[in-house]
Amino acid sequence: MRRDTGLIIALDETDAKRALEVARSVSDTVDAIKINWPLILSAGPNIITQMSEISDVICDLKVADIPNTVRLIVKEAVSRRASGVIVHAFTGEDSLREAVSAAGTAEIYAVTEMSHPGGEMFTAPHAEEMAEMGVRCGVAGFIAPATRPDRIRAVRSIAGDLKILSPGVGAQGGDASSAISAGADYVIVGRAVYGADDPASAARSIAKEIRPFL
Ligand code: NUP
Repeated sequence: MRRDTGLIIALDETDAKRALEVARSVSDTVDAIKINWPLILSAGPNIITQMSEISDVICDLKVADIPNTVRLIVKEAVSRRASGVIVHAFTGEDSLREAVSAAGTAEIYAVTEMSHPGGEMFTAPHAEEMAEMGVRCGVAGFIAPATRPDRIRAVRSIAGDLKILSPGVGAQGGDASSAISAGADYVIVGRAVYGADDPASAARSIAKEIRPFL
């Protein structure tokens, strides 16, 4: 995944036509398009391939399963040209290793700590351990919360040169420049971009805001 702007759009639109329009309109400004279950379920899995013709695609499937099922899911996503897949780390080392192996040259990003308030209950207390495990398993990077920049710092101190992608900017209250300053390589932004009257202009304005901190 390139790092020109440090911005990844979370395209949680459920109308495929509109999602493709937004994707095309922001493609120059974002480094990747992240798609999640709402769009994949409404449009069907071939939306992964369609989006891959516009930009790098990260499938935010938050895979959380036994190793065999993890491998099957990751392979399905990668065969449809996902460049990256987001998986949960809490499932443990065997599942995470299987994800990395199934991904081949695609990238696995492991969730360390979720960005919403509930993320403080069970993920935050184990985020550092999950990051250490992710390093051992060879993941490409981590998902860490833009809503808690100090927690991005904690994950960065373990992640070394691995990538950190931070959701939670805008609608969830996080701030893009604070997340990048705390050590994120990319911010993931959904509603504040695709829900704007002019998504392309909203994306450009976030990219401009974070440029000095990249
Ligand atoms: O901890 C996480 N928080 C989070 O918001 C991990 C995620 N993958 N996400 C996803 O990022 C979430 O599912 C959504 O697709 C996107 C954030 O969207 P928004 O709050 O910017 O609209």
